[in-house]
Amino acid sequence: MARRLFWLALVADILGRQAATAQRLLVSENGDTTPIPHWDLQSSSETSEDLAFLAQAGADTSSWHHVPVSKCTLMGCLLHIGVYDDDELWFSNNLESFDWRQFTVPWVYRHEFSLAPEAGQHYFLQTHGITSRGDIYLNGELVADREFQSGSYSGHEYDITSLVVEENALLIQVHPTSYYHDLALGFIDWNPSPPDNGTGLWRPVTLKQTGGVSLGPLSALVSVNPGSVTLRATVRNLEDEEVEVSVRAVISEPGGFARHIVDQTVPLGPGESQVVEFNKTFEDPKTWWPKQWGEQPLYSATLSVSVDDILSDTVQQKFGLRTVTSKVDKDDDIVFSINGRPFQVIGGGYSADMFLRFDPERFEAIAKYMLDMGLNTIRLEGNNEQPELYEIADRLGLMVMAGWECCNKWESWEYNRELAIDTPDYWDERDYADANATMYHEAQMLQTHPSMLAFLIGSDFWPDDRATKIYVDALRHSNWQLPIVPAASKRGYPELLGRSGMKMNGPYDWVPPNYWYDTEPSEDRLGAAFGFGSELGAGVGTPEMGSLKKFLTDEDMDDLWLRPNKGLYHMSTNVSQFYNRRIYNEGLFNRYGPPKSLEDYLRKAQIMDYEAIRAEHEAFASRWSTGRIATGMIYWMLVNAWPSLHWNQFDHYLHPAGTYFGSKVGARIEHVSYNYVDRGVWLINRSLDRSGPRTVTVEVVDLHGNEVASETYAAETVPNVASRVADVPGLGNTTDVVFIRLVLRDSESEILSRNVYWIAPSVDQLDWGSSTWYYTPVARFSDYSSLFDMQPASIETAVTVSKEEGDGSWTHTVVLENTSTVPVFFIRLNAIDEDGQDVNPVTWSDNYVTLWPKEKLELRVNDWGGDAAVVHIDAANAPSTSLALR
Ligand SMILES: *[C@@H]1O[C@H](CO)[C@@H](O)[C@H](O)[C@H]1NC(C)=O
Ligand SMILES: *[C@@H]1O[C@H](CO)[C@@H](O)[C@H](O)[C@H]1NC(C)=O
Ligand SMILES: *[C@@H]1O[C@H](CO)[C@@H](O)[C@H](O)[C@H]1NC(C)=O
Ligand SMILES: *[C@@H]1O[C@H](CO)[C@@H](O)[C@H](O)[C@H]1NC(C)=O
Ligand SMILES: *[C@@H]1O[C@H](CO)[C@@H](O)[C@H](O)[C@H]1NC(C)=O
Ligand SMILES: *[C@@H]1O[C@H](CO)[C@@H](O)[C@H](O)[C@H]1NC(C)=O
Ligand SMILES: CC(=O)N[C@H]1CO[C@H](CO)[C@@H](O)[C@@H]1O
Repeated sequence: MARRLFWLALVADILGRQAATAQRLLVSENGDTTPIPHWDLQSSSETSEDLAFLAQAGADTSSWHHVPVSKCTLMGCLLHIGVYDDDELWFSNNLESFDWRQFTVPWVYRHEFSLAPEAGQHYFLQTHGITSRGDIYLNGELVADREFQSGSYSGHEYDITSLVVEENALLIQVHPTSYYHDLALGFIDWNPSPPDNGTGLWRPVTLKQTGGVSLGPLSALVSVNPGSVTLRATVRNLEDEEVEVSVRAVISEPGGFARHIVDQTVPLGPGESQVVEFNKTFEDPKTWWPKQWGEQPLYSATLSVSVDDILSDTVQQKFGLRTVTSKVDKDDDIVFSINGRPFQVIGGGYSADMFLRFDPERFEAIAKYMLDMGLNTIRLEGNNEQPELYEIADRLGLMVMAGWECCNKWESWEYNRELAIDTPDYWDERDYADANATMYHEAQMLQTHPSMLAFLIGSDFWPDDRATKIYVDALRHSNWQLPIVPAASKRGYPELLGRSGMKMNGPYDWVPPNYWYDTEPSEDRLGAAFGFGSELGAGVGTPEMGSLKKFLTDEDMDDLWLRPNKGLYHMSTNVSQFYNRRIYNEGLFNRYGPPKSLEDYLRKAQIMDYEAIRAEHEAFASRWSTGRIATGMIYWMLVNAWPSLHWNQFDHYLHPAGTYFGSKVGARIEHVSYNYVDRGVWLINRSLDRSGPRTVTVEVVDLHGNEVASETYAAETVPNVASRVADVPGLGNTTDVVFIRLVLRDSESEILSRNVYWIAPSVDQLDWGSSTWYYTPVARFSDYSSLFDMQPASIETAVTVSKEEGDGSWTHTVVLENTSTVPVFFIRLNAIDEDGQDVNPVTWSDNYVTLWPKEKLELRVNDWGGDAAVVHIDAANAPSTSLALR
């Protein structure tokens, strides 16, 4: 009996150990691809210099850092494990005194993993970019050196079949990054550089197992009329004998209702590669659209290769049926079309996190905020991120303009004299080779994503002819079907691609609202609303108090209003024009009056931010179909790498404020707007399908609430265009600021857009002749100071409905009622939790609103996390109040 128990126990032990081993295998089936899940990390100043020795299983790394994630830069890793804390690093100017010299030596990442290699199995180590370069060792052998594995986007696949054993050790030594010498990810003048310059495994390293036949990346070439796809991939025989390969494509239609299976047999000689192709025309194709125009149906495709009925490799991709084309029109402006419809690009410029941490949940919130504001495109200037970004954009219907970044090594061309570096490091053979690997890797990663709008192979400058050819060949060989744009500017272009049709003439700093409506568009009118502005804005994006307190001292906050010209650490870098708020503050002090307190400054800043970005959006939207058309604009910027005082549409803590709500009004799909220069009312229709008769009511009141004018117009709208409806009545004889309220209604009198302006008797007078690349100065400012001498008003507030949504968020309906005969100017509503902290993310139907005398307005707020307890309400001429939500 005892003997039997012994055997049972032994068998159980063996089975248990086998199961445990199987679980620990990094990959175990053909077709498996897995990221190296975690790393040991150490500075080379603390490790043995014998890397080959360290790269053997069993080396002692117990004293190293242990980082439980598959990817992180050096700073990202150290932050993740709590060696540093970003709230602390980013507080005030703490980062300035950080010891960055620890990153002037290489660092070492190391991981041990188990495999069960057998004859006929093949293993590949795949890199997706290592900053700035890496020496890769496996089991004591050098797999690739830093001359080859170089550049932040260079992906390579290394065949490690002959090196793998059961217990393996992988070691990667990463080398310090210089933005001047390496094709890295930088931030130019946007913010201080991270102390490690982004060095390290910012993307994962993956391991793949196959049988004797492997599959290369899967491309999907699509068309919408008819709806069809061609799937393509390279099949490779890894063995030295001939094989009959069975290739199977499985295509699942959106929603999984229909599956199509197609088989092919491909004979391959020893070591031979061949491109396989599958065509499918769909009977009932489901077209993918950007969010504002329709649904985002996604197909999925799986390709598998088998030999003798044994699966050898498999690849999978989602794709969507949509086309993008572009042309440079007679005015030298690029116009994009999606599925054959001219598409006005309304977007924002992205920045990665300072430490290149990518959180899909955070990016999804950013993308949802963009769509909530009515934006349709995100521009990635060199910060091309992780594959999940594109998956989220596909799912939500946000277009993506990816591309390479300005300046630094990327644009180190002899004809780029503006390059502000001491020793220009022009490209050599190795740089061209890196550029090739870089472009191949990104093109293959991006090819299938329906959210892709274009790839910009240059930003401020176009690449030289040799680099252009490398980029274009890599894109074309990767089955790229979308526009390739040579630069985001008009400074020059490579012969191979011709003109870019994108302008980059600023502004980047504050300009008044009428700037965008300048009536004589021409090259010397700089950024005004015509053509395609690849990066432009009035430099706004001031965080509110709840956010400022998280990263500034009281003294830092006082600098904002007491020292209006001071250089500030949380603006752009200290060598940049945008290091201080001088131009912005000059506008604020002159137009709205010198601030009396920090609170007063912040209110005025939000008013300035709101009107500045609203005007930019409305000018571009209303110029979409007449004259020198406005074909697109990318607001500079969308988000920042860290808590910043400018250049965003919401702050680092995802708190929406003036820029957010100014965008949200200005970028409405159906909208009515005021043109500051022609003093007319414009009707905007950015939809493809909303139709029917419309009316526009235009009312003007003075600061006391007395009616100046009131008219209603029947509006004829024309598809996908903007048109002028009427002059705003009553503006001819005004002597002080007035309010204009524009309301657009459909035939059922439902309000489609409500939009309130404050307008001084004269517009700000621009001094166009003194323009620089970053702004146009104002010769005479408008006077809005009387807005702060209005009679006090009172508002009644109530919450009428509170409802928990299925996703855990809460929606509350807040009613504001003006009980006075004067308007209530600029009411800011802020949802806070029980501790008085701002709740973010949060979506408001509208906010930062101005109420007409006796007007009652219903607003909806959706609090994503369900933590909002109170809404705090503040207005320029009414007492602050708080409203309990539940
Ligand atoms: C970061 O890059 C800059 C130049 O772009 C260089 O001066 C600096 O030394 C680099 N820092 C590190 C830690 O390598
Ligand atoms: C698929 O379609 C393309 C374009 O219509 C054609 O050139 C190609 O020969 C087709 N391939 C197959 C395998 O039918
Ligand atoms: C670029 O890389 C591809 C793929 O590795 C290679 O086939 C091609 O020869 C390279 N081109 C240049 C110009 O280096
Ligand atoms: C600008 O910032 C750099 C990097 O933090 C610092 O070394 C330098 O001293 C600063 N220069 C000025 C003028 O503040
Ligand atoms: C807006 O434009 C679309 C086509 O682009 C058209 O179908 C629709 O009727 C227009 N809506 C209005 C209200 O004019
Ligand atoms: C200005 O006021 C005068 C006198 O009331 C009136 O005749 C004229 O139409 C007004 N002008 C405008 C543009 O409203
Ligand atoms: C108290 C008061 O005057 N309320 C008025 C506010 O405005 C609405 C809409 O115009 C009126 O219906 C209320 O009587």
